[in-house]
Amino acid sequence: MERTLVIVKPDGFKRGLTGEVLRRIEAKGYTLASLQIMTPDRERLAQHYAEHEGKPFYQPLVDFMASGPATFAIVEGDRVVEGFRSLAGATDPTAAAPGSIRGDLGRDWGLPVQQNIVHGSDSPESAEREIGIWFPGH
Ligand code: RTP
Ligand code: MG
Repeated sequence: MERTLVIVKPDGFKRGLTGEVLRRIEAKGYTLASLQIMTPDRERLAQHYAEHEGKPFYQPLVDFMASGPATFAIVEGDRVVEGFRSLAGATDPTAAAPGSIRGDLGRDWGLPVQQNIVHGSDSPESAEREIGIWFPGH
């Protein structure tokens, strides 16, 4: 069964949107396989976001992600990587389609694009790599 890593980022967690995000995942028919709430450490964030190292948004992104608790989920289902990215919507909440998590719930009053509520792995290979970082042994 395909898996993906979903993170309800610190902005979504602080706004109390974890339940709403998990509700949408379950309503779509995917399965929650593992859940944990924690403030992500910088060492693992550096591994997680290695592909973005050197980009102008890298440091603000890591700082934001390390700023408070987030919810980490392993989600399972057929084509769940593609399916969750569709549920999440475009990276920029202002541009994300209504009906998507970022399109419906993303704020656009001057917040940096880092604060876009959720993360979803971008390929099955990325998902397995990211699950290895945050859920060792899973
Ligand atoms: P994610 O990885 O969080 O699911 O989002 P994504 O694939 O849509 O976006 P990606 O390109 O992988 O970027 C990862 C996260 O970095 C922040 N970002 N900021 N121009 C910017 O300031 C910028 N671009 C990306 C966002 O938090 C994005 O989700
Ligand atoms: Mg990405």
